[in-house]
Amino acid sequence: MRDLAIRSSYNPILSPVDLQASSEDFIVTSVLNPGVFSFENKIWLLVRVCEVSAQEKDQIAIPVYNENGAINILSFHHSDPKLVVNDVRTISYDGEDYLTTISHLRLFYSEDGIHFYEADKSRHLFGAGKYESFGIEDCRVSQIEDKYYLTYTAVSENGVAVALQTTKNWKTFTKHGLILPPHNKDCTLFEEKINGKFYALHRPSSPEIGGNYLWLATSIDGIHWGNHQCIAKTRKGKFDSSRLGAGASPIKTPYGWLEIYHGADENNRYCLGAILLELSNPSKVIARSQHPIMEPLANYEREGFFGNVVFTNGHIVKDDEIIMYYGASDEHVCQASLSINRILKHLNVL
Ligand code: MAN
Repeated sequence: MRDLAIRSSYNPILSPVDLQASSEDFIVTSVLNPGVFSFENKIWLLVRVCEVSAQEKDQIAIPVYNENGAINILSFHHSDPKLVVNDVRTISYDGEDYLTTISHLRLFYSEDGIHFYEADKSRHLFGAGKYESFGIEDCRVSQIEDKYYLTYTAVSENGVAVALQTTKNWKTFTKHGLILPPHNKDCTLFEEKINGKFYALHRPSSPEIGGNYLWLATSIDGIHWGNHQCIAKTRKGKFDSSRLGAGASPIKTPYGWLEIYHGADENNRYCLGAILLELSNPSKVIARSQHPIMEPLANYEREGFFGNVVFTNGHIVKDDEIIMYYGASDEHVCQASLSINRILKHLNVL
């Protein structure tokens, strides 16, 4: 493979066939984009599980939660002129947008980082309330002191937004609601305070003027965010020409905060790049990848539910090694190893 990632020979490490659907009426289509953390001497993944309801002939069935938390199935006929199928992930009907799948989050744990076992069903996290009726996705897990911050995408007819839950024991969770309103996603916290403040990366979208850029924000309490600054934009002709968004929490190196981010081009090809931010003032960009550090090259990254995608929002760092978990083709969870020094060399910092 001609990128900086050393893929595990066990890939994919989790696939839809490894999971049971959350109810008899559902089929698991994808397991992807895990948040990653260490807890009680184990490696944990908080994976996104996408499900569809059984499809009738010539119909497209869309599962959504109603206000009581039960699933409603919306059904549209394929020949209905009001139906527009955008791609395998989204449709619109009569001007309203929907997701084709509904996602929840599940915990898996491992001793060796390769073989994962599913935690008890009672610990699944499902969307709840009017801002999560289309499901919850792509959770970043950031540990600050003894608290874990779960920042994830909350999707509903009101838009795509960032919600926060916190926990110390992974059994009880405090919900903080939406911390960034629509349209926003890809939010991750720095795992230590800088000059007494919490910092986060996030990705608002401004469709008319502006675009899908990487932003930085600060907070006094980790819940209320302000001082928003745009720190990196899309670049014409490069792998991140259409959108970019943060991955997991930035990694502290002597040279700056190293962030592995995803960038997509006009063909929806998702690669990973790196950006280095100044330690005491992360709004200053020191260096940024000219070429991807990882591209969809393996078969399982090129073909699947939504092919040509490598997408990460979780890793464990051990000395120079980043043990990265990532979604491949929006269908499987995979693992790869990256060297911090090699990434810094690629950024011309070393
Ligand atoms: C968006 C999100 C991700 C997904 C990519 C690629 O960024 O929905 O969850 O992995 O698109 O489809």
